[in-house]
Formats: sequence, C-alpha cells, structure tokens
Amino acid sequence: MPTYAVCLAIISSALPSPAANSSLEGCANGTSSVRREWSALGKPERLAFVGAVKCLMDKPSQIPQGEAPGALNRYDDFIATHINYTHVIHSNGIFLSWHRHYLHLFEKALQDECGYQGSLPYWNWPWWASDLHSSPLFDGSPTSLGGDGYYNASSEPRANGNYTFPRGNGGGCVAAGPFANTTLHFKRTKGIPTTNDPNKLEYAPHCLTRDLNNGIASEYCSQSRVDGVLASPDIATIQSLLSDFVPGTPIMGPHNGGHYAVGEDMQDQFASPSDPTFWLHHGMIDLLWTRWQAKDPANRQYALDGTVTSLNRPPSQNATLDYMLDFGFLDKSRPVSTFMDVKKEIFDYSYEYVEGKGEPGEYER
Ligand SMILES: *[C@@H]1O[C@H](CO)[C@@H](O)[C@H](O)[C@H]1NC(C)=O
Ligand SMILES: *[C@@H]1O[C@H](CO)[C@@H](O)[C@H](O)[C@H]1NC(C)=O
Ligand SMILES: *[C@@H]1O[C@H](CO)[C@@H](O)[C@H](O)[C@H]1NC(C)=O
Ligand SMILES: *[C@@H]1O[C@H](CO)[C@@H](O)[C@H](O)[C@H]1NC(C)=O
Ligand SMILES: *[C@@H]1O[C@H](CO)[C@@H](O)[C@H](O)[C@H]1NC(C)=O
Ligand SMILES: *[C@@H]1O[C@H](CO)[C@@H](O)[C@H](O)[C@H]1NC(C)=O
Ligand SMILES: [Cu+2]
Repeated sequence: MPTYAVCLAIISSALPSPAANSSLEGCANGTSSVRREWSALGKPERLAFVGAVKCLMDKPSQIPQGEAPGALNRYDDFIATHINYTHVIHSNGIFLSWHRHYLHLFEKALQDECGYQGSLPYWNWPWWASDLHSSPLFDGSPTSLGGDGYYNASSEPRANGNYTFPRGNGGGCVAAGPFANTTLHFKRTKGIPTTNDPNKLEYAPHCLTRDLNNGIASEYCSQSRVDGVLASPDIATIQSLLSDFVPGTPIMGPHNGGHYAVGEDMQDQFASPSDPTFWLHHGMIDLLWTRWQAKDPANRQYALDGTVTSLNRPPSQNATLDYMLDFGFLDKSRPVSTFMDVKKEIFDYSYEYVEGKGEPGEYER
C-alpha cells in the first residue's frame, strides 16, 4: 500500500520514539479499505491473507522476555494480549469497542509487517452455517483457513456449563489446509473469565483443534439471528442478542455460537484468537455493530451500555467514552471514543455486505 507507506515514513520521522503503533495517527486519508466476505475474495487474495497470517507466525515476538512465556512469535503477541485482558473485555460495555480496535491492529500488522495488500476479511455466518465443511472458509483447501479436525472420539464435546451439545466429526488437530497440525503455544482455559489467573500466559503447547458443528452454526448463526441482532432497538439489546448466554442451558447468541461451532480452541474465551477463524468471526460481529450504528447515528454511534468488568464481576464503573482501553504491547491506551466510528479518528474502513442468504459457491471466484 504505497499511500500508507508514505504516511508511515512521515509519522515515524516526526515521532522519534513512538509508542507502539503511533503510525495509526493521521493516516486515515488514502487508506480507506473495504472488508469483504471470505468467499468474495478471489483465490489469490485468500492465499495472500493466509500467507500474511503465517508470516506473523514466523516473525519474532515483540513482547519483552518474561512478560508472556507462551508468546513465541508475533502472531502469539496478539493471542497474549487477548488472554491478558479477557476478564475485562467480554460480556461488558467495552466488548465491541475493544475488539474493533484489536481487529484493526491485527489488520495493520498484516499490512505493515507482512506486506499484506488486502483488508481483513469477515465470515458471513448464515451463508455457510448448514455446511461448514464445504464452505470456502473450512473446506480444507489451500484457499481455506484449513478444514475440520481429525476425528478424536475422546475429545470433549462442546459444552456450555453443564449443557452439552451433540458433537461433530472432528475434535482432533486440524487435518488439512494451511493450518493443519499448527502448534499453539498458550495453555487452554475453560469456563467464564471472571477471575484473573496469574498463570494465564504460560507456555503449554498443543495442536490447533477443530470440531466443525453444523448443528450449532445453523441454530446460533442463522440469518434470523443476524436479522434479530440488526433489529435491536438499543445498545443493551444488540449486546445481549450478540453475546448473552445462560450457563447450563443452550441459550446463547451468534458471537458465542460461532466460537462454539468451530471447536475447542475457538471456544476458549482466553486464547480463541489462536484459531485464525477468530478474526473473520469477529469481523462479522463488528460488521453488525457498524450496520446497526449506521441506521441511526444520532442515537447509536456513541451509545454504550454496561460496565468494564466481565459480567460486572467484580462490580465496576459503567463504560464511558473517556474510559481508557489497554492493548498491552500492541498499542498505547486510548479512550473508548476513538473506536466508536469506523470512519473517524484512526479508522477508515467499511464492510461490503450482501443482504440475505447466498448459496455456497455463489460467490466463489
Ligand atoms: C483527509 O482529507 C480531508 C479532505 O482532503 C481533510 O479535510 C482531512 O483533514 C484529512 N485528514 C487527515 C487525517 O489527514
Ligand atoms: C484426543 O482428545 C483427548 C482428550 O482431549 C486427548 O487427551 C488426546 O490427546 C487426543 N488425541 C489425539 C490423537 O489428538
Ligand atoms: C453443574 O452441575 C453441578 C452438579 O450438579 C452443579 O453443582 C453446578 O452448579 C452446575 N453448573 C452450572 C453452570 O449449572
Ligand atoms: C498431522 O499430524 C499427524 C500426527 O503426527 C500426522 O499423521 C498427519 O499426517 C499430519 N497431517 C498433516 C496434514 O500434516
Ligand atoms: C450505569 O448504567 C446503568 C444502566 O444504564 C444505570 O442504571 C446506572 O445509573 C449507571 N450508573 C452510574 C453510576 O452512572
Ligand atoms: C497485561 O495487563 C497488565 C495490566 O494492564 C499489563 O501491565 C501487562 O503489561 C499486560 N501484559 C501483556 C502481555 O499484555
Ligand atoms: Cu474476545
């Protein structure tokens, strides 16, 4: 991206010792990007995305030694950051804004550190929910993000508290495609993050597993769920329809549904960015928030609801526009207000969104 490179050069000479990612400032012009559904990318574009993700996995970690023992590469830095803040960025009033910037930082790393020319793709859940295995995202081809896991009869089925979903045909290490047998470096964590585990960043290698589950995807990531989310009258409702779940029951929204539909690593609320699917899944969540905001900017653009701890445990203040969000070693702290409009401040992107249900293959190129 030549325009971006120019901008980077100007900024880095202006700021001798910049905080991480000061290159974000003032670079909105000329970098406007359009995020598209995975299947709307041409095959070379999909390969470029996969290549850039692998490039981050091949670069050294930039987190200071000892701060995150499981962070062995640059991609791990992103996982470490999510793990580190999991207990304060989910099921609360900053979930949407924190993740919006987190995706943006990842997109910028792909572009600036790995020469990726595209923008972050997203996963339009309903298009593929009934047949994940043959979707362009999970068909196991070189232009997918890899396929299902090997069948592992003793791997654990997806559970929400004591409620257990019927399992799929995988459960083992990803068997085919670009991320087959990928080794992950952080330990797996189960359960809801309302405590701050001091050992959460420790090194505990295992393979990336999946257990693609069409039943979960069809139920929780359906077009009617998406339509319901978009029809939310207020911020409290859209947050609730996206993410609420009731432990011990099958009640949950498409945010959780997408995590559960892919497998054990995507279901890990701490380390879920370990599965590259995470970025596309959260792209869809950000798309829905963006579209919902655009329907009534006067009332919705800067609307917040909820506190700043997960499930408000321990009880905390309400999220406000000046509340500072932390991104560890990925970026400096910034106020929530920075992240409320995808066309303002440090952002300049939009989503290409095709309404309604497509057919698998319809958008293949
Ligand atoms: C972007 O361009 C517009 C119009 O040329 C200008 O008004 C605005 O200040 C520019 N923004 C930045 C961040 O350079
Ligand atoms: C199958 O899953 C069990 C339980 O998680 C695990 O202990 C075992 O290592 C897995 N086997 C393979 C081959 O992945
Ligand atoms: C799961 O079941 C156990 C034993 O019946 C119970 O103690 C626990 O509270 C239940 N957990 C949830 C989340 O419902
Ligand atoms: C993944 O690892 C298993 C067990 O070592 C091996 O049998 C299999 O061939 C590997 N698959 C790929 C695609 O590398
Ligand atoms: C926090 O938000 C809730 C719900 O919007 C509201 O009822 C409450 O008064 C707020 N608390 C403070 C301290 O502003
Ligand atoms: C984790 O969060 C704490 C508290 O904000 C911070 O001091 C630390 O640097 C963070 N570590 C990482 C790896 O992000
Ligand atoms: Cu998250």
